Amino acid sequence: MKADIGVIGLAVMGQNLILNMNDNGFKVVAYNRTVSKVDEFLNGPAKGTNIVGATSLQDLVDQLERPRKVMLMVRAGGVVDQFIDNLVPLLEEGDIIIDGGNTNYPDTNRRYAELREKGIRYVGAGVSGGEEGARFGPSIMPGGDPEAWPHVKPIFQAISAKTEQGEACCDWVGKEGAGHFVKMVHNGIEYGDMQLISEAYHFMKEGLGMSHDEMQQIFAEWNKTELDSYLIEITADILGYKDEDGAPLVEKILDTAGQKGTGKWTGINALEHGIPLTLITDSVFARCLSSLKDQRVEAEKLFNNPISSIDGDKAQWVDALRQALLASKIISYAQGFMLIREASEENGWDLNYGNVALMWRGGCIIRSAFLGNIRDAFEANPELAFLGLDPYFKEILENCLPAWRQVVAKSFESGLPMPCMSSALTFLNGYTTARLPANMLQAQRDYFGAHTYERTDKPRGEFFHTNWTGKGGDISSTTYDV
Ligand code: NBP
Repeated sequence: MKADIGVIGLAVMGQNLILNMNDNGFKVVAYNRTVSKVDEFLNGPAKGTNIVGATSLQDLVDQLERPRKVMLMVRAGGVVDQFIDNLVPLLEEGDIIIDGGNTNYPDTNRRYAELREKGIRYVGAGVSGGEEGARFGPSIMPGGDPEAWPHVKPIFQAISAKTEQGEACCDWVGKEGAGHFVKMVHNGIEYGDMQLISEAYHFMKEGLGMSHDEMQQIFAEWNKTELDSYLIEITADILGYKDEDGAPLVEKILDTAGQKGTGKWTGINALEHGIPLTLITDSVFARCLSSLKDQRVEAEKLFNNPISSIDGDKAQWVDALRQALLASKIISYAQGFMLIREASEENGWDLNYGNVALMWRGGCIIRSAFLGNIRDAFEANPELAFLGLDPYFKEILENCLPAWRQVVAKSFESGLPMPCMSSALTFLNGYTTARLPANMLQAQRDYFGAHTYERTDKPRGEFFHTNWTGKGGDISSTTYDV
């Protein structure tokens, strides 16, 4: 019997996905550049399963059912191109290559176009959930050639995570690099969620002087509210984890955050699309600032800018903080979906935003109860431009606003840096303000660069230039920009 799918790449993700496929009754051929790892896998974790190995790409291809499905779970970048180049001569028209790595979506756009010319159906699938997700049910976000989907769907939907209602956290996202684009935004949102939680922890620890046991209990409590999510759950676990000497391990971890680039890509993309994705971008900058450890240590000595403790009823502050966290999180997801919408419209991807929320509902790092409400919001109104205007989320935002303002104001007063909770509030303040001071900005642009402006007393689309000093000319600029 020929195999259903071939998987290339036997590191943590590849091995676990293969075992997951095997559990779900699919026959898988495994291959890896370092071929010795195939035998190690077959004699180790895959022992006693239906998984078979390949000693070369030709061997892999020969063992596959037509149309052949080959999934790459290798390091993103040039390695994917190399495997594609080596696979294409061995494949036939209609065969399918899937890249399940963390690929930057423009690469997927390019590979999709190149392979389409050659008759190969290409799928770029974002996979989230880490090792455990890959093994027992990840969130999978496939995009690319729609003709590939009916062939890939039974495997992907079987191995993916399921909601409580049994829905697969995997559906077709859209053509070209849409799957990898959505995975990129997922990772950006993950950056934002993690930073927001870290800010809440900082407020409790440095501002309110709470112990780790107290904080652990609070996060565990929050996990029973609308904040119910994987990241809140693991935060409670982390706060309770003691090192060998009995002290909380988290305090022994150096405060410099690493990053692999997907948050940065999301921020860059938002700038390119002109979408105010402020919270995620601030969360990337927060990691950048954290990495300036030596400079921060010096600056703390030189500046008289200590964090002062926060007085008042601790329980009240904790509840205000919960509300600030929830409201900020809504803003982050709202901004993320604004970016997804813009990319969908610009690329003609025709994305289903409710389905995107469903794919993130389980299996992935940002999985949460809250994503079920986001799905409902987009199902009720697929044209929803800003999630915060959905009745359910609008009510939460309005209810949380006073406490959220208090928390952010207190953070400024006490010197606690809370870049994401404050930028989320600033965003909402701006988004809900009909008249912003951009009139002044336009006046300045016209003053120094003759960039012209529109007038409130004239129809949109008519542009005016004023000779502000009497010395400039009446010629307006079309190209000059600063
Ligand atoms: P890695 O990203 O560590 O990649 C390991 C695989 O890439 C091995 O099969 C390795 O072969 C192969 N490889 C490398 Br590295 N350089 C190669 C080269 N020059 N030529 C051929 N093969 C090469 O594995 P991973 O952590 O399992 O991740 C796989 C993909 O899934 C990545 O794109 C990753 O970003 C993504 N992802 C990872 C996670 C996670 O939690 N780890 C989560 C979600 C997505 P070798 O054995 O011969 O060196």
